[in-house]
Amino acid sequence: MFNTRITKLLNIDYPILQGGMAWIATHKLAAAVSNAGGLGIIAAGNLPGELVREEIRKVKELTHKPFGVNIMLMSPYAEDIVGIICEEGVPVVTTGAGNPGIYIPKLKEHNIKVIPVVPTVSLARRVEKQGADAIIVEGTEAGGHIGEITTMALVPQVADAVNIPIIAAGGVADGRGFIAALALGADGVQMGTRFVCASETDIHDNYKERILKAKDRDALVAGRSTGHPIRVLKNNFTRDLSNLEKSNADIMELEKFTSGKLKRAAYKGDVVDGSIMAGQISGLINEIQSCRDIIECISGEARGVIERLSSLKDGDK
Ligand code: TUI
Repeated sequence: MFNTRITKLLNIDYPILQGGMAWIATHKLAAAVSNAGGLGIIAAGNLPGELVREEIRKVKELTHKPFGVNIMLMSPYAEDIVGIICEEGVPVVTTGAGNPGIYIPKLKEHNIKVIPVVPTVSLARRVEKQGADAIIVEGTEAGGHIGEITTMALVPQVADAVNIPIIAAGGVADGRGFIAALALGADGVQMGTRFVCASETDIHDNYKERILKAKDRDALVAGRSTGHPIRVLKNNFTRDLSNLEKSNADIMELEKFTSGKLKRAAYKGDVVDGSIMAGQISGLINEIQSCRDIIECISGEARGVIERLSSLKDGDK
């Protein structure tokens, strides 16, 4: 067990959050993570509000532990979803792909803990002033939509800039990454890619298999010219998107090309022409495990890392 400001704030056993990954983080994954003592998170992604409401109700049937909902702020349904989250009594909200400032007062009025994902120090400072309870500091190693700064460089800079608790994300998938994040000033971690490979995710096996087989250089950044770069595993989708960008295709064309491609990979199992969002740490992930085993494994590894580090301090030979 690791007690930090995050376990206290969120009333959870381990300071480990599961990333709110569109199409992947359903009620089933979220409940499994929460039941294992971490914080499970339902991804609202681009789902209409009423479907998010159903997901929230289903997660409550599967767990009595705290859970969260991630709002993808570029969704046309973001505002509706904020309303539904307030009605349904969700304990924690994380946000991504934008500044959640306009929604924070309403969420706080409903006693909801608000934890925005930030890719820069300036946004971290801004959301702290706007009333965020904690922040997820996400480095460019992460899968999906990303910023430009690495976790290693960003987390300590944010830790020096804000007073609220910090959760490090991007490039964390084992006990070494977990302890490294704490050493950088974080109070917890969020993991996406490792939980994609949990036995409880209902996505197509092909998606998980591609992560298990991935090597260190397989997770590329695609779609820079759209203004919303994404980290995905290399395949025909990344090749064709890059060719479209080189041919100076306009934003509408690029968006049309990328639309529906994540669902295609995650549900149809089309890992050739679909978008396989995954982080740079994919190369480290070699097996499918239950959420409980993932969390317990990381906790055990973390204890081992601490012992090794203490023996360095004591000067053992
Ligand atoms: O949001 C994510 N990861 C995502 S969202 C997503 S759906 C999507 N698909 C295609 C293109 C774009 C989105 C897939 N993966 N992670 C959290 C995250 N948030 N990463 C980066 C940011 C972010 C970026 C800019 C947060 C705030 C921000 O603020 C800009 C501003 O308005 O100040």
